[in-house]
Amino acid sequence: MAEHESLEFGKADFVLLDTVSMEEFMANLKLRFEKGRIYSYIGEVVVSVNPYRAMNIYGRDTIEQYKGRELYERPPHLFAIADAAYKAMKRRNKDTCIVISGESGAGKTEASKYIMQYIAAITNPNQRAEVERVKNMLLKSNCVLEAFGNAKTNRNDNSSRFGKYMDINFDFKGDPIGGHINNYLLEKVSGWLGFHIICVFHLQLLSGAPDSLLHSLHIKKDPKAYTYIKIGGSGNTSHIVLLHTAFMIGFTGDEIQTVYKILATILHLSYINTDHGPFYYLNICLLEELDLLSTKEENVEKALLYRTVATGRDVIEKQHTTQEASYGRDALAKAMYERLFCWIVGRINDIIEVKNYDARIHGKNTVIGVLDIYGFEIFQNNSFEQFCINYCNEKLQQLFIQLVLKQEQEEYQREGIPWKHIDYFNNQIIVDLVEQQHKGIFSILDEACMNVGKVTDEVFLQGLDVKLAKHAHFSSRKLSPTDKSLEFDRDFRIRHYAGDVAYSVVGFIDKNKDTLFQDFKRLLYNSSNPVLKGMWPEGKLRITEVTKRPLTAATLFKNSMILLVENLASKEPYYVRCIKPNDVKSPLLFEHERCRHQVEYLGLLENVRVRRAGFAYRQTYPRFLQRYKMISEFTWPNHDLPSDKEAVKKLLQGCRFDHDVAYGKTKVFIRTPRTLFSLEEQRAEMVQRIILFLQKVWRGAL
Ligand code: AOV
Ligand code: MG
Repeated sequence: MAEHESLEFGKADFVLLDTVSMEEFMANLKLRFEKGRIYSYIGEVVVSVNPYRAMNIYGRDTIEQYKGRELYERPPHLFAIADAAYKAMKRRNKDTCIVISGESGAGKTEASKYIMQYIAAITNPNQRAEVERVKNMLLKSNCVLEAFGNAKTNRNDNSSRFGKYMDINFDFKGDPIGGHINNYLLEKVSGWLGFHIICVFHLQLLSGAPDSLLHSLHIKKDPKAYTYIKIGGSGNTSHIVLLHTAFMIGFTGDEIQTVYKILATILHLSYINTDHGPFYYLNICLLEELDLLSTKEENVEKALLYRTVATGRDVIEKQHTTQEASYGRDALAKAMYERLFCWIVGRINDIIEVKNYDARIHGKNTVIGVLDIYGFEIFQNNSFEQFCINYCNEKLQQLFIQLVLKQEQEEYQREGIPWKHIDYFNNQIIVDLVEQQHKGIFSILDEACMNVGKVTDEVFLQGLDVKLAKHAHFSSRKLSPTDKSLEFDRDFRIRHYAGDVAYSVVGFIDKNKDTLFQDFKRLLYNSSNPVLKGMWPEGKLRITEVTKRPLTAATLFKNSMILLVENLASKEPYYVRCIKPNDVKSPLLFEHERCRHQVEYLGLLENVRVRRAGFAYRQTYPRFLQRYKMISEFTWPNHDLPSDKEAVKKLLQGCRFDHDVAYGKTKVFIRTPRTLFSLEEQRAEMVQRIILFLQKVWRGAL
């Protein structure tokens, strides 16, 4: 319960509300937002409201105020939760993770950056050079990833189009010694070339780059030439300077050159005109430009115009139709970008991984994971990517429910603590709707993709209609013809925990199969540029050797989400729940209904209820005694009571903490952190006294 804050700012912890109701919750949230208090707590969960303005609360002085303090000693802040995760990791030797959730534009990525900054600032008090180097790399790697993985969308000018989970490894001193990044689904929808790097790269090339560089990359000065970038992202040319220095964390000159060449190629691909039919759209000049990839010219032309197919024992070359050719061209550009991104993540991981063999094998090596993923989103037109993103958010909500609401209540019941069950909406039903074997949407999609012959998005939709007709969270035009929210025949709708979303099935099949003509893979594998070649290992296979069907995008995504959730669940979690106050990026506007909706679907009210009824700390009786027995004459050095439970009771009664605790079957439960804090203080005092006493005895004995 945060102190040092006057009540004029409202209640710092929602647990302290007089009554728990939506009205009170909202009134408090609004008051705090208007007073510039963007952070609040629900126990140990941070609730954050995007301020949409620069706040003077992240400086060195603020960091000092939070360093090593307990959560409830200072006003709510991200730094406090970062410190709590850090302390748990250091003191109790636990792997921890910080899960940041909230919808698109709510402030997740900003929060993750402040958390990283905080951890970097409070570690390495001895200024060890190696640790400083690691910290610098961890922070800079972020800059590279953001340039390549973020883009401007309707909802957020700097929207993460990939999910990022970053582990930071610490040595026994609690200093960072390395890290690892997992990335999840890089978006490839049309308009994807709004990625900052593409825009920045292009701008930079057109405005600032020396002619020699332009020349070497064969870039034209006419921006209209490049159709992919007309959608436009944000960013300015100063970014590329930052990026260039960020690359210096360990990318070689050749690697950086290759990155630029790939970006230039992607721009060029957008310049290929397919309007005049397959024969005309390649001009000689372009072919020359495409030698950026260090492949032989005629091969590029061939890969764009023909497809090699194996019919029985024969291998023939089949010419693309115009449509196929332009599909192939787009698929190539997108795949190159995706491979590039994954390669960058891989290289960063090589660079930041824990290098010191001793530390890795023998030393105590604990981690703090930080998850910053794309938030729940609803666009005008929602496709496969939104479907995956929103499924991911369902999974994270389910984890929150499991850890914060469900397990908590189950434990009280198990321990026989009097408990009135608190109702909450369990979204497991929606998670199942998407991921269940055979019956779930992903399975139905995969099945449709397996069909030989006529595989269309409509076939997929028919499959959904048949198999999910009765599902309470699914509907489509066919199933509910009068539903106004389903504008098109090819839409289906999911009732997500965070709201209804209508998805268009158009493109689901293609995106799920994610096919790239083999010819492109072979083309790039055969590049004489080793960096590029390395990105396309499967190009090694000859046409007759390609037999296995690759896993679909949906299956890959589902598997990666299941692993992610398992990983998070194995760590001690800390939560940041971000709220977006309005849709117009205004620092002043608190749109009541919009915020209420988020509070509702994030389950924050239930969170308060469980927390209020619940206990901040719990420990088994023997372990509790082990730690605190020295503070009571009844238990030190050993007790003669019939059980450890009785001994703990006696101890706590003696300290007059009895009112704040409950005794379960195997564990003692303490309601407020303050009680635990006093126990810790008393223990520290006693330990000191015992040491002095022993020293005296020792000296006397000498
Ligand atoms: P997101 O990560 O949650 O969206 P961001 O962290 O990118 O959202 O935040 C969006 C914008 O809100 C930022 O670019 C800032 O302008 C502003 N903002 C957020 N937090 C703060 C803060 N603490 N102080 C000042 N401004 C802030 V997405 O990646 O789209 O799901 O997918
Ligand atoms: Mg983000």
